[in-house]
Amino acid sequence: MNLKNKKIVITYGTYDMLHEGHLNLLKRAKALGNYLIVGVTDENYDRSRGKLNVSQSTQERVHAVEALDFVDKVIIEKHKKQKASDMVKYDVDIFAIGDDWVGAFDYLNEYTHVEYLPRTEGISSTQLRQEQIGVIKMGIVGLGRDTQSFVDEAAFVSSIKLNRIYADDFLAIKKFNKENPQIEYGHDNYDDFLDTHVQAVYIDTALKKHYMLIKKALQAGKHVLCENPIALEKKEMKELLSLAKNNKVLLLPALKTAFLPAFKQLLKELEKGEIGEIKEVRATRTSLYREKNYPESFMAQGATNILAGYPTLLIHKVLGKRKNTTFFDQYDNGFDISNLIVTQHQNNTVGVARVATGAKSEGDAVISGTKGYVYIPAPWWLTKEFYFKFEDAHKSYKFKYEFEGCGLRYMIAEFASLIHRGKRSSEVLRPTDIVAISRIVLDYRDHKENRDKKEH
Ligand code: C2G
Repeated sequence: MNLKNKKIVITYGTYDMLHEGHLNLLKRAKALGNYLIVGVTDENYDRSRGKLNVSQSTQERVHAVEALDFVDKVIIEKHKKQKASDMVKYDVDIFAIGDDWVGAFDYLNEYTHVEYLPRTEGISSTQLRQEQIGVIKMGIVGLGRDTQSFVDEAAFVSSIKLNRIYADDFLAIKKFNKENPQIEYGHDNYDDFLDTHVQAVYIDTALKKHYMLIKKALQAGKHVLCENPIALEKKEMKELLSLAKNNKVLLLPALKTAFLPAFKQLLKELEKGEIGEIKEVRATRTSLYREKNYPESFMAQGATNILAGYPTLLIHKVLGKRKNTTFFDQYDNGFDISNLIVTQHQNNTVGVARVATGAKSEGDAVISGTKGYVYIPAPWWLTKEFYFKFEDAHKSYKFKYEFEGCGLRYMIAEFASLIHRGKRSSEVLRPTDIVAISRIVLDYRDHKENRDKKEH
């Protein structure tokens, strides 16, 4: 189509559950010219700008906007800087956007004319989502190291209501409730807790309690998000996964890294093959819990149990199925304080996961390929930026995705969105991924038991 004699208007938005407010805005925008381009934000960009609660996929939202007869072209907006280049690319005459954004896009005046249009009062996607798909009632199980952050971060996910807690120490619950008045109900009896209207639970307790707590919750038909690992024995792990499947509920390990916008983007970028054939993935995570005043009983759960899930997630997502595993562990007081886990995967690729609670190291990650490598600076598991690097240093480039808060909200939002969409597994952490990631811990347990047997 020849756009030469057209007056081109462009506007952007998420357009979740396309409503009257959006339609009014789009019509007002079109009236400013005679050719309307609409940029629909993609999921990853929305998450990186803090929009967590979008209920429709990019494709669904694009289809809804495309179906409007007065919209001439639909494009996808993938990152913050795209607007400026779109102005040039499409030779845009007017950039239009709702007046909730007044001032935010003045910088585009350098490229085109910027127009802020009146918003429609009294209607929003948030309100529609809450009316149409409802709010998930969620409860917390246990008072663990991430419970407070979980409560703080859940406040940003409008599709869940977190107002109930179970823990075995009633005094601790009372104290927690004083500091978090929104958690209105506290139980020290798990059966009573599960007997309420709670639809989903977040479990953060001593690792050895996970299996029983998850099992009961799944049997009661609740969706479960549980700190990793979800079980410490192979048969328990299998049982929980099939229980979730049979009861048609969601069971997800709380590996927050998997849901961060930058981590998801990293996996997408790797698929393009810029660093050639991937040969090795190396990832480290160490934490000196003693210095952070964690009780000795926490450390005694072992560095591998506490930390191995994170490096294993990266290694598994990039290299796939594991063939051989070797553990180089170090002991103190009867538990592992460090472990260097070397794994061999398909095509002889190698994974090196390093975890420690009794030694400190740089928590970075490197993915090495035949043509270059990706470097993720510490703390790589709170992925914000990563670098593609090559023999010719001039060719290097960088990706940066900010995330809000401590990163937990992306995982909570994904958990809620999966429940709303009736999904019983996540694309990011499929049941096969969960098994592969958890098995490292379970294999290490076997390895230790065999060694102990030989020594005695
Ligand atoms: N809008 C409106 N009235 C409403 C709700 C939304 O006029 N009641 C307008 C917004 O001002 C915006 C457009 O509809 O111009 C799309 O709104 P959202 O889907 O909420 O998208 P938004 O986050 O505003 O996208 O690059 C993305 C844009 O910068 C902003």
